[in-house]
Amino acid sequence: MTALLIFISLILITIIVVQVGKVTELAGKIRGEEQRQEQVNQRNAVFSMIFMVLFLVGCIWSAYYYKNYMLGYGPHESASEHGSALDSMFNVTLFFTGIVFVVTQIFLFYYAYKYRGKKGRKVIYIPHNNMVEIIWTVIPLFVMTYLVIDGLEAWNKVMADVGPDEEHIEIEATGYQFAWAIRYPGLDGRLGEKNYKLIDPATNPLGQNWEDEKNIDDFQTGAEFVLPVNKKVRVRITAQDVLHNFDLPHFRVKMDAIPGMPTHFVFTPTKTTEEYRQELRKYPEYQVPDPNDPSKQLWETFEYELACAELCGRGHYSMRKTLRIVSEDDYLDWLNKQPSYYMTNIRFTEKDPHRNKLFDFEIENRKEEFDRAVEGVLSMNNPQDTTLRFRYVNFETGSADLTPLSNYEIDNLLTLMKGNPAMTVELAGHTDNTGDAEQNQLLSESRAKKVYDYLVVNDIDSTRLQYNGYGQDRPIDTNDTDTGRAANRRTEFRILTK
Ligand SMILES: [Cu+2]
Repeated sequence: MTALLIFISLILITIIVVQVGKVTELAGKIRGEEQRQEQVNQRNAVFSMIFMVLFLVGCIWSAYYYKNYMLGYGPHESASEHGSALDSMFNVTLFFTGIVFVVTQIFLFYYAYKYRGKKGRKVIYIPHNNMVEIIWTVIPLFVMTYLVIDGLEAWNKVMADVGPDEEHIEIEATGYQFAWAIRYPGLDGRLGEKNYKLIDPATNPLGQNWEDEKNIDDFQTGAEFVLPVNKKVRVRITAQDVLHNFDLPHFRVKMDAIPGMPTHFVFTPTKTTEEYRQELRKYPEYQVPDPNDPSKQLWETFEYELACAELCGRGHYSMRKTLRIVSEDDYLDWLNKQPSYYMTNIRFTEKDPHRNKLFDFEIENRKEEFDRAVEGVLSMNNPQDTTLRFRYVNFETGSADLTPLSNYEIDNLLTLMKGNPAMTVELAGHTDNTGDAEQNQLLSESRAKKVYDYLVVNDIDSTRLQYNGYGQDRPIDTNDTDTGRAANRRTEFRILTK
């Protein structure tokens, strides 16, 4: 409907303009061409002055009205250390170009008015004027030199990399169609190596090299990532398919993500998300209900956001992620809760090159777990049952061969017995009810003996040890399910004397 009305209005205006033209033409024929021309000139000159005033007032009013949308003013203050340098550069440039804009517009319209066509007025011919040339060359020269030098200085500051020993947090952003993968270095603070040849969308989306132990604690974030306030952050930026652009508008961070050509950006957040919300709270345009959650005001639901600033394809818009800036303590809390990608997805699978060994921290964790369990039993007065299960001692299927990682836990028992020279222990093997009962008894006995042999070889006197196979006679769970049977297949030790 609106479109139709606009269309009809345009047609009517065209008709009016054509008719006015025709009338003027006829009047001209009656009054004489020259006089008519002078009248037209006069009218146009006055109109152009009116237009100039309206136009300039409109420009200045709109600049004032929209001032809160400008970078560096009102709710759009930067939240990073370098951001204010960029904002002030934009504003200084706007200041100079603004002056030039207003002055040239005034001259443009005023001279069109002043030198309008008049009977008897002749054009002045000025071929050359040194003074004018000097003025309009020297002024822009100084202004441009200032802007360029100031800009260069800001550029060098903004693009500076971290120093060799400078404390910083390094994370990695990989753009792909259509999301950002944000990788953190984990507690060691160092990102692990990666290689595009190792990329496997299902098990290794970034191509991390699991041989490199720096990768063991690296993790990737979900829809939100977190950084501490007032800490220098270096972001490694890459892309896996097409051009993307890593854009954190509130921090004035913006850098292309180019496949095969790593880029980076260093910045220091200076305001936490909560602090930024409190700043927005002062502005009326943020004191309105959030359309997505009317129970809250707009400033309350504000989040810093990571976007892709390169039109990279159909799902471009969905590359949004939230960045939360928090205090350093909250950051460390969050960091400690993030599960490592390797430990949750790769550890002890086919893809794990370290599957036949334990890392130091795992050995330590398991030892602590073992010691706690032993401590629990020994600290009881007159314990009914001093039987403890080996949680990590396993055998190859149907045989009495220990799996490669079983020794670590037997070593824990070894250490315990060496520390308590009077301690005697019974080793017991158990199976599930699959297969022949007699065979099961033999198998469980030879498994218990395997552990016995290991301890004896490692200098535990055989008089302190017994071993027994109980076959399928002492199940601790049902034999009807897989998990139940797995629980029944076990090796235990019972502390006979402390
Ligand atoms: Cu993109």
